[in-house]
Amino acid sequence: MPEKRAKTSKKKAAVKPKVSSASKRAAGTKAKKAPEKAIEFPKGFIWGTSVCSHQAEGHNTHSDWWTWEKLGKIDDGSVSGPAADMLNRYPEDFKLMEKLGYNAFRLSVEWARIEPRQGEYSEEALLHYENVLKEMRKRKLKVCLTLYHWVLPQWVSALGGWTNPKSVEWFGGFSRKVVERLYDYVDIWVTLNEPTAPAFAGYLAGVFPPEKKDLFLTARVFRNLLKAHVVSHDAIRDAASARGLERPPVGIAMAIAYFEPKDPSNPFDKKLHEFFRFAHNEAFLDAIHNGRVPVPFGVNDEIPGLKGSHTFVGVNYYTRFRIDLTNVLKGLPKNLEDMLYLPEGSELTEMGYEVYPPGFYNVLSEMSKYGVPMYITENGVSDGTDVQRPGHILRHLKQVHRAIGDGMDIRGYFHWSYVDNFEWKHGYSKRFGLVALEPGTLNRLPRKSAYLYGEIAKSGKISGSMVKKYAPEYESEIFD
Ligand code: GCO
Repeated sequence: MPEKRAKTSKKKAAVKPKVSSASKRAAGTKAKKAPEKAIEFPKGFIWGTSVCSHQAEGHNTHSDWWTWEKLGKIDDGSVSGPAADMLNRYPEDFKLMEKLGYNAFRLSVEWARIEPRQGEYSEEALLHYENVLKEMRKRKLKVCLTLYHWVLPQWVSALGGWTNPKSVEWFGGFSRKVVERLYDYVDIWVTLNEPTAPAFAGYLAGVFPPEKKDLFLTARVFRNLLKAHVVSHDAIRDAASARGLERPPVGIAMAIAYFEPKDPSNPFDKKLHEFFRFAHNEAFLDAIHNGRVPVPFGVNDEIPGLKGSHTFVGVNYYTRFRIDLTNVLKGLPKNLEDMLYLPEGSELTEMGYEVYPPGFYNVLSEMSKYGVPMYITENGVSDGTDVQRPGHILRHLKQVHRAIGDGMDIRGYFHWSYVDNFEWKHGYSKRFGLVALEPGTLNRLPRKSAYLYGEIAKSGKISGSMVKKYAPEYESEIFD
């Protein structure tokens, strides 16, 4: 002990002379340094990262995406293949997360792995996920588990996927099996990830499997996904009550963009943006809030058990969308992105998304209307060079902090993504990871953002020195 004390005082003595007289003058006293600028997050705030297992585990061989990828549907010609090999490397990954200072992780279970053939549950797959979650516990990582993240077993898609009314019952069976087995290891449940994506991209724009362009089917899928949410929610609630417990945190992770009209003085633009905002951000959550399916996805009809079937809203925020009417009139675009107004000079990511941190605050404020707590279930940037990411993290967390300061109930933040992974239609050309993969070996190479995020997670704050070290150009924006 005395030795230690001596060391500390030596260190202090060594540091003292380094305080410049200019900074002493700035501090207004002789020896005291000015307190460092910092924005602090609430105690107990969750600092996690996020993946979807199909994108990161690899070899999800009984899934509809696996089949579809092999048809050459991915822009860069790739297939998910081994992905980031989290299937085998998860112990190493959780060790790294612990070392970096993260305290949570969001992942999904793969239905195709667990129920590769109808009614046949794979003990090997269930045991795998049990081991994964146990390993997370060992590394003191809170578990946020998603039950459905866009990928279906091949047998489900062969029977019509979410257009088949029976899909709800099948998903219910799968959910009960997973919940029974894993309930005790999970802290936060996400029933569905961005359910509007498979509905709109798969059945309206036709860019995801099964590549349909049919408004009627889109509405049917939308309704069946609402029902699928209910059955999985009920499985979780029942598991809690069987243990004499309250319902745990359970909700949906929704893609929430900030929508603005291109020209606020143009009534058409205004109406258009309101419609898109409703369909993209609100329709699904409104349904859960009211228990009724809104027009045009239903006729305001009630779904039993839907009302209030969540305890939080999961917000996935990436960008602002300003819909440009002239682009819409050019013909049915493939993606929402093709309809956007992005004037010269807009700050963009590799995905072509506009970087717009204030939109994050705005959507959190919009989502507050549901009156339940929020988790940020995704937020991040594709940036293989890691030039943009440090500033992106700081600027977006600044907006989360602002929202908390204004009284919004936000419990945690999961950065997308922990590691580079299979980015759906874009294959491996987009790199969202805090951690990069060494080509060929798949070894983990933390980018500098991984350390920045770790410093924030460990200390629960963004300090002046972190900003100086990682993205000094944003100092005034962070500490305005
Ligand atoms: C999404 C998906 C993720 C994506 C991420 C980056 O919610 O869109 O959950 O799987 O990979 O959003 O585009």
